[in-house]
This record gives sequence, structure tokens and C-alpha cells, in this order.
Amino acid sequence: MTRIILISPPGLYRDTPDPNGLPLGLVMLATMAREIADVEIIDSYSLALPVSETIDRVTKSSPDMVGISLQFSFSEPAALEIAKGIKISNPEIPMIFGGIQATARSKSLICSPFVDAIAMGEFDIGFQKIIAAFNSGGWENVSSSRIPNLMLNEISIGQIQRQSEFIDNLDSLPMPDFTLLPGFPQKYNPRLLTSRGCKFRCPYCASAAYWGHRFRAHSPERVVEEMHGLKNKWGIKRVSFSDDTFNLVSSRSAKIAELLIDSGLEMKWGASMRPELLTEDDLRLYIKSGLTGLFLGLESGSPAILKKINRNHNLDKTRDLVILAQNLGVEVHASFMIGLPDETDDDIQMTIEYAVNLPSSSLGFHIFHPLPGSEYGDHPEKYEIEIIADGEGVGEIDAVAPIRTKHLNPMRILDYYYMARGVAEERQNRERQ
Ligand code: B12
Ligand code: SF4
Repeated sequence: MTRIILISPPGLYRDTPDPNGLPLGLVMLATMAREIADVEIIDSYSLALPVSETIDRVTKSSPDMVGISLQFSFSEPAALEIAKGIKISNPEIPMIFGGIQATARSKSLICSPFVDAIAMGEFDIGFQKIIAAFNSGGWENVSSSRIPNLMLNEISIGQIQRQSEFIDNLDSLPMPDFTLLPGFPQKYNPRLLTSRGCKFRCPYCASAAYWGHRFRAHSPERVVEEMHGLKNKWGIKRVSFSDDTFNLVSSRSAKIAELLIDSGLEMKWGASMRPELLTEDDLRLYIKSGLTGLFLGLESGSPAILKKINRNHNLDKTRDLVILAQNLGVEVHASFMIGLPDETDDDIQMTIEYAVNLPSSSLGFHIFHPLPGSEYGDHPEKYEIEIIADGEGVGEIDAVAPIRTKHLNPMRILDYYYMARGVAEERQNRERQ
């Protein structure tokens, strides 16, 4: 059987394991391929395996093909290092990149001598096609098979257009087979993805354009069945939903909650939601069904900025919602960005003030990065942003402010970021006393 290694590359600046990094995409690909190939996952991101060790493991095992999942901007240097190390040891091993960052940066990545192909976009079924072609004629056959959205490095750039080949019925996909992930569940916080695609157009977001603006979702029955499987087979008691917005279609998320209650599963769960779509009734229903953690990406405390970034929640109502959720025992994590394109000093002050007065369990401040694939990242000139650090270190090293905006220079953004974190820490210390 064809032997394939799938890799989630490490962050260059992280040397501690991250149990939240479960590579669900790779588990899905391995599940799709399990009948026709022998697939091994090396999750260097979550397990904090250095680049050199990752290369060693692959070269020792000498697979027929390697796939690297490139989700984050900061993983790109590590991914290319790994590809290079493997290719130097054996140039014959085909190297495929896939994932959000690989797709957004495909035109540049495909020029690397160490990358043979880029799987652009959703690739569950596409991956089966690659393997089927490989099984019946090696990499040459993959090259000549013209698999949709597979960009090959022998085709001149610009010739391949990404087609919108989305899977309409997500329930037609098998459930992720976690036996294919070494270290599961001990080394991971289990997570599931119940939907793909988002109708909103937040200009800082790289996800919606990638998965499409049409919301596609597993049926509530399927979601609850997957949760039962996790509990019965693995003894899992809590799961996170990694959906961009779990409550995007609130009738569906409410139905999931009702089914969870009826089935008596008693599993705890957490999810990311849009506050303006979350009613008090729904919140109470979710809590009854097991909700214990709520992630709210609130982004700004300035109404003018919220409008600019297409976010339409009301700040006062959102605060009331956070108070209610916290009072009902849910741990709310609220997240904000500093350094958005149109922000002035006053806007940032408003964000800091709003955030530190929000009674959430925790606060996250993030320096705005213009992600490749997002509106801001792909059209910086339109928003008068000068990109200085091109996403390097996003989420990994805090001390990088990668842009100059029309109102703020990188040092000023960094100052505000540290100020925000300082004020948040003070709040936390006060609460602990
Ligand atoms: C869950 C999640 C996380 C989790 C787990 C990440 C992981 N291992 O995937 C955690 C919590 C760790 C995380 C953290 C961060 N995240 Co995050 N995350 C997500 C999220 C919501 C879902 C990812 C997911 O599970 N997808 C589901 C699976 C099924 O899809 P998939 O992995 O993409 O794989 C499919 C295809 O892409 C393709 N594919 C993927 N790889 C490969 C490889 C090959 C060979 C092939 C053939 C195909 C293929 O096939 C798969 C099946 O279709 C995405 C948004 C999204 N909806 O995708 C953001 C997202 C990936 N995160 C993002 C960001 C910015 C971050 C943070 C930097 C945020 C921050 N400021 O702290 C941090 C970074 C980590 C850190 N240093 O702390 C950005 C990345 C953009 C970028 N270019 O950098 C995204 C796109 C969201 C956004 N804001 O736009 N994240
Ligand atoms: S940030 Fe969330 S709500 Fe906004 S477009 Fe992206 S996925 Fe949709």
C-alpha cells in the first residue's frame, strides 16, 4: 500500500506542546485515505517536535508521499524547512502542501523547488483522488490526472484557477477516525468541526473566503452521534466545537442542544459564537445541554471600528450577555484586536476600557495581522496599510506589530498592545486577591 506521512509543522518560536492544536484536517484526510493508503500523522505543532526531528522521522520512514498542512502564517518557514530537509535526503518523494495559508500563498509557494503540488481549499475528496491516481501510476499519473484545485509546480503559474468545489452534504463524510492520531486523546483537548463556510465578510478574516460564503453544516443528529462516539469509545467528557461561528444558524445549534439534552449524554462543550446571534433563551438552552465555555471575538470597543470591520453587535447588550453567561456559570473568553487599519488612539483607548470592564473570565488581546487570504491582507493599499513583517510570527511572538496604518506606526501599536495586556493583568490580579 502507498505510504504517506502527513505533517502539521511546528511553530518556529514554540517549544512547549499545545493540546489545543489537534490537527483535525489531517485526521480527516487520513480517515478518507485509510482504505487505500497507509497514512501516518506527525503532529509537530501540538507535540512541539522541532523541525530537525520532524525531518529525521520522515527520512527514516522513507514514505511514498508527504503532505504538509499549512494553516498559519508563522508555520510557513518551518514547513519549507521540513520540505527542504526531506527533499535533500530523497528528491523523489512527492511533496504536497495544503491548508489555508498554503492556498493563500500558493503562487509563491509553488515556486519553491521543494514543493511539488498545492492542494487548494477543501480537499477531503481531492486527497482520495490524489492517492487513487498515485496507486495506479505513481506521481507522473497524479501530474497528468488534472485533479481539480491541485496546483502542480510544472504548470506555469496563473494557469490554474481555483474552482469552487465544495462538499454540499457534510454528513456524506465519514466521522474523523481518531485512532489514526498518535497520542489521542491523552495529548489533546478533543475538538470537532460541525460546519464550514460563513456568510459574513469580516475584512480581517482568512477563513470565510477559504471555506466559502455558503454555510454548510453537519446535521444536528450527526453532531450528537459524533459526541456519543467520543464519549463511548474514548471516555471523553468535554469537547470544543471549532466552528468559526457555532451559532451562525441558531435553529441548528439549538437543535443540537435539544438532542444533547434528550440523549442524556451529559458532555460538556465550548464554542465560539457571534454575540448578536445569541439570545438569552438560546444561552440557557445551551447551558442546559452542557455549554461551559464561550469564546467571543469582540475585536473592538469602538462602535466606529466595529462598523468598519462589519461587526454589528451592540456593546452594551454584549456586556449584559457576558454578565448573564458568567452568572450562569459559563466561562467567557473575550478577544480583542489592537492596531486595526482605521483605528485612532481614541479607538484603541475605547477598546482597552471596554475590555477591562467586561466581567469575562479571561481577556485576549491580539495585535492585528493582515492575514493572507483576508480582505485586509490581500488589498492593503485599499485600506492604507503598509505591511512590514508579512505575518511572520502571528500569534507566536507577541512583540511583532507588522503594519503601519494611516493613524499608527508599529511602535505605537506595540505600546498599546502592552498597555492593554498590562491593564488586563492588573484586573486579573485584583480579582485573585
Ligand atoms: C481550530 C483552529 C485553531 C486551533 C487548532 C489549529 C489546528 N491545528 O488546526 C488553535 C486553537 C490551536 C488555533 C490557534 C490559532 N489560530 Co486558528 N483556527 C482554527 C480554525 C477555527 C479551524 C481549523 C480546523 O480545524 N479546520 C477544520 C479542518 C477539517 O480543516 P483544515 O485543517 O483546514 O484541513 C482541510 C483543508 O484545509 C485541506 N488541507 C489542510 N491541510 C492539508 C494538507 C494536505 C497535504 C492536503 C492535501 C489538504 C490539506 O484538507 C482538509 C480537509 O478538507 C481556523 C479557521 C477555519 N475554519 O479553518 C482558524 C485559523 C486556521 N487560525 C488562525 C489563526 C490566526 C490562529 C492564531 C494565530 C490566533 C492567535 N492570534 O492566537 C492561533 C495560532 C496558534 C498559536 N500559536 O497559539 C487563522 C490562520 C490564518 C493564517 N494565515 O495564519 C484561521 C484561518 C482563522 C482566521 N482568523 O482567519 N486555531
Ligand atoms: S471572522 Fe468569523 S464571522 Fe467573520 S467572516 Fe470570519 S468566520 Fe465569518
